[in-house]
Amino acid sequence: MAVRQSDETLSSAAAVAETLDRATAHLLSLQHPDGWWKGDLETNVTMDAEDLLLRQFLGIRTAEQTAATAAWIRSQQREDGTWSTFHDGPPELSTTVEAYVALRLAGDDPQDPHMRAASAFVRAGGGIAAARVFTRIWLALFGWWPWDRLPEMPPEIMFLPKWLPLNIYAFGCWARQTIVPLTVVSAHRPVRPAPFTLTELHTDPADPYPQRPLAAPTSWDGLFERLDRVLHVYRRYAARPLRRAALAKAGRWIIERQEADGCWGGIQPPAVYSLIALQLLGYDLDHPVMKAGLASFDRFTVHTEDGGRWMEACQSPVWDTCLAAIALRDAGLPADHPGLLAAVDWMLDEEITTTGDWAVQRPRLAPGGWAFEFENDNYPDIDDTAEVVLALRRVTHPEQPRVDGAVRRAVEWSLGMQSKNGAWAAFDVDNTSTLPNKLPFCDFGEVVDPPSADVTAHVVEMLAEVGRADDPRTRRGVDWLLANQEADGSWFGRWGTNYIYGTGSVLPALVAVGMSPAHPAIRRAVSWLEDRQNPDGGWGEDMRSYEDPAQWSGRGESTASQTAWALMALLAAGEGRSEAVERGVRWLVATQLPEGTWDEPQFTGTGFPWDFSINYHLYRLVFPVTALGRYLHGTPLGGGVR
Ligand code: R04
Repeated sequence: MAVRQSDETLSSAAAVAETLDRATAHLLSLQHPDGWWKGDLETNVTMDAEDLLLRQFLGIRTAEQTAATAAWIRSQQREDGTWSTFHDGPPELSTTVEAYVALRLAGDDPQDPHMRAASAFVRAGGGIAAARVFTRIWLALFGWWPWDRLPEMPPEIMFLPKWLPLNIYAFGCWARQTIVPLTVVSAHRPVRPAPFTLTELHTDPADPYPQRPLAAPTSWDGLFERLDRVLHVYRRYAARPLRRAALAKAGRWIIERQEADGCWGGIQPPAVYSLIALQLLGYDLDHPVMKAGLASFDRFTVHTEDGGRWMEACQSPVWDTCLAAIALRDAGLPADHPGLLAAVDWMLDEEITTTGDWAVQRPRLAPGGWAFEFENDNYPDIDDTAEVVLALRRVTHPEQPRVDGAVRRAVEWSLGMQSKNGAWAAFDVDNTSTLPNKLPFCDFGEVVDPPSADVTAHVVEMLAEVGRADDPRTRRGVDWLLANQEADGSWFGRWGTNYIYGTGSVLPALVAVGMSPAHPAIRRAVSWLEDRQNPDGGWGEDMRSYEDPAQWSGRGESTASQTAWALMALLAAGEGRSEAVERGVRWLVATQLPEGTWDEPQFTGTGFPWDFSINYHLYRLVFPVTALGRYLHGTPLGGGVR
């Protein structure tokens, strides 16, 4: 018996090493000659539908683009005729409306079976009237929905000082960058009539634009709905000079925030609405600002082998590169491997040395950090900054003083960006107002950026790595993490799905600051992970855990990235020899594809919990490389758990 067991252990150790070697080689093969990695960032077909609608609005839609986008949108339609926002997710009404309209633009016949199935689903769900505000704004641009039946977004908010509630800096940076151009659009109420009607998307054609009943006047919803009615009246009397000044101010604000590559904030929504707003403000399509903005979309376009075309909502080169560098060091690549040196050179060039919108809250803080994207200098984020520092510290670069300078600036900036509760958010300090979410306008996604456990954990891990484990600011972060552990022992994942991501982020951080793996908080998390391990040995968590945590927290089909996150947590907690870890590792070994990566159609990334989900195409590879590397060679700070 004993002999057989050790034989098995040996062969499985060899199999793990082979798996890791194949994965490492594959990851190295994906590095760009300039030193970075970037996996495709897949979201949902609203990106593609809105791309066509934008081009239709601006008058630049081509037959070729339309055919390629329509082919992609059709390929994403499910059996029941609907579209979802993530793999295997439930049908989603707004997404289905937008996809359907795009296909109509492409010439699909409303009587075709795939179109009939989609429109029937929309009608059954309440029709266009039940769609989110963003969707109805897109429809209003073409006369398919009345502007008057949309919440007002007055450009005069540009004049609210930063200490007043609902000023633009009370919104998360992504919402702020979306809302400012939309105030311009909403002030202009443009209609460029479309060549067809959408009567088939109304539940009651006799009352196509129903006004929703008002909530009780004593509720926040009711209060803001009444305020919205007042704003609708105000718009008729809006003092002309004031409104003109507000629009001019919004225009300047937008122009000042265009990035070097022509995009806005590195994300799709601000870019599409900024282009529409600027055109309404008088910028022609051949103006350099407009040309650069439109050109930036070409770089966000992915072409498929069968002639399809889809849009990335955002691009992740900095995030993918730091995670890949960490993974390759975990896998045992030497600290001066040429690929790692190239990655560090590229990351050093990406350092942001100018101030951005974060300085509104921290005017005296010196810049120093990284954004997620190629170009997003106005919005470095704390999460990328922490992970880039962890990556830089793991590589031995010939110009060490240069690296040290970047690390020092990043550490100081990160410490300066701590929120007053002791934790860290993604982009801003103390961006915790509850009012923006109550606006009738804000019925989709997150519109504020409060601190989260995943980002806080990454910062704490980074501060420990640079020798600041005992800094009182680090301790406050740790205290916040301990106070925000869920009752079941897990942590919520804001930017990855979900409790497995949160827990996989927090345990390595707690151990890095010197907490004993025997600490009750860590033990409770380990038990939670063991409890959620699937019978096949992997871990998985469905997006439904955001809607229905009681049912879905830590539960779902096993995926490579989520299995890796669970393993990273267990390995940090000193569980390297446990049965749970062995089974998880065996799952990764058994499911690896011949070329060295893993299949992962499931979405394990989060843009906004439930409302906006992301499939980061590199996650299926970088995280298993880190987990298997740490299994074989030990965790970076735990000093070899095996
Ligand atoms: C993984 C952690 C790094 N960092 C988060 C970055 C995520 C990048 O992906 C996106 C970010 C986005 N923001 N806002 C949107 C968005 C989309 C992304 C967004 C989406 C829809 C609408 C408005 C904004 F793919 Br409507 C910040 C912490």
